[in-house]
Amino acid sequence: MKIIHTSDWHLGHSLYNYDRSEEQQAFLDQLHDIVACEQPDVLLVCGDIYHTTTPSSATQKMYTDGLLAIHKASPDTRIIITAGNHDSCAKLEIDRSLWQHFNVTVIGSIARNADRSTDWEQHILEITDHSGTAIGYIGAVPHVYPHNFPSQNGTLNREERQPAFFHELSARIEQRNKKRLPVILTAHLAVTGTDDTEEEMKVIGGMDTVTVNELGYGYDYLALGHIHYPHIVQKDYPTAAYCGSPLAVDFDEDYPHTITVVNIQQHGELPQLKTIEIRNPRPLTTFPQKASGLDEAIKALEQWPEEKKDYIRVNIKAEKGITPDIVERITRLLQGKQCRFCYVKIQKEESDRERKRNELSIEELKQKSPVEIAQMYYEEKEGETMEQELTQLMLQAWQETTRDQEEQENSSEPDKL
Ligand SMILES: [Mn+2]
Repeated sequence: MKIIHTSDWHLGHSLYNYDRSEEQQAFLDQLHDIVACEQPDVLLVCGDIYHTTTPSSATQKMYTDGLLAIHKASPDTRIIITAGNHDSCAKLEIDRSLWQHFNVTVIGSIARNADRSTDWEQHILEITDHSGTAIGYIGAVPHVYPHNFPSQNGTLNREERQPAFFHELSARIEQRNKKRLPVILTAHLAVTGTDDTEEEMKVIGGMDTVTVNELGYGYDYLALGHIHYPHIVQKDYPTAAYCGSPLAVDFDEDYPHTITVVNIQQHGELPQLKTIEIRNPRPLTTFPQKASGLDEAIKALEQWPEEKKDYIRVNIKAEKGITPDIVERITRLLQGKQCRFCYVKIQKEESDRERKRNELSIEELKQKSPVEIAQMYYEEKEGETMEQELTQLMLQAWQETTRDQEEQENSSEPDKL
């Protein structure tokens, strides 16, 4: 079974008020050509189709036209769209029944039967070839906040719900898969391997994560969305990987943006992965790459080729003589050129306090209370200790939110989706 794995399109995203539809269209065109050439059995889009829950009509039209064109380029390819945390799950599902006529399955949220039990049939997708013979299974799971997974009539606490869902999904696929066909699961969340690598720690930062073994079993490939940096979470069998976003969403996403072609010869065999880089007609460029003095940066910017269309973040060292009119000066300087100036990043020398904070490991940071972290942040920003009164207020706010959370957990309301 051959799959194309993509996620985090963020259609409708704009950068410093610049419209990015040209780039988003360029990506959809490239995806069209890749699908036309590869003719995969499945195209998986693992969440964050749109950047906001209220995409403009132009953005929605780009999505509809783009998806339809991809379908026409390879009508036998089953397209599976799952919602991410940026999408409105309800809106994504509005034209779900219409899309079914074009071999497109849209999954916005956990499907429920009339009695609120999970409608597993909607999440276990049997993939067939053009003659109708089954060739594999996809366990398709959209983004759901962990505590919003089914609580099974209140018998599962908040922490148990997500792993229980993936476990049962896996069990049901295993039961169904008598011919031992390839199995793929999807998810949109931050996942780490069983041992955290340095690379992983860098990309997940302070995100809430789960380890890969909480997300079911018995699959050959776990197709992940959410983290924009393409990377393999688990190399050995079964493989779990992020395909990454096709376009950078901000200047710090300074790495190749890709989609992944996955080939699974047989259930139980290591899948073969091939990544294809997406070309952005307007790259996000930090210039100069290494922070320089203001005069130096201005001189270099004057040489910027007129037809080069990059977004530019100007990168300078903090020094005396930087006045508030710097933005205006740069805007004037770049007038008439096709590049898009976004902002000036002023690199400060790292202070002792910052150095102290940066030396803390994630584990050490986890040991600190929210109020302690607020105090560290305040000290770093304001250069002085947080006042007693503000500390008290923070403490109070924190206690109130914790109490609210506990009350919510103890209430017997049905799961909100
Ligand atoms: Mn995303």
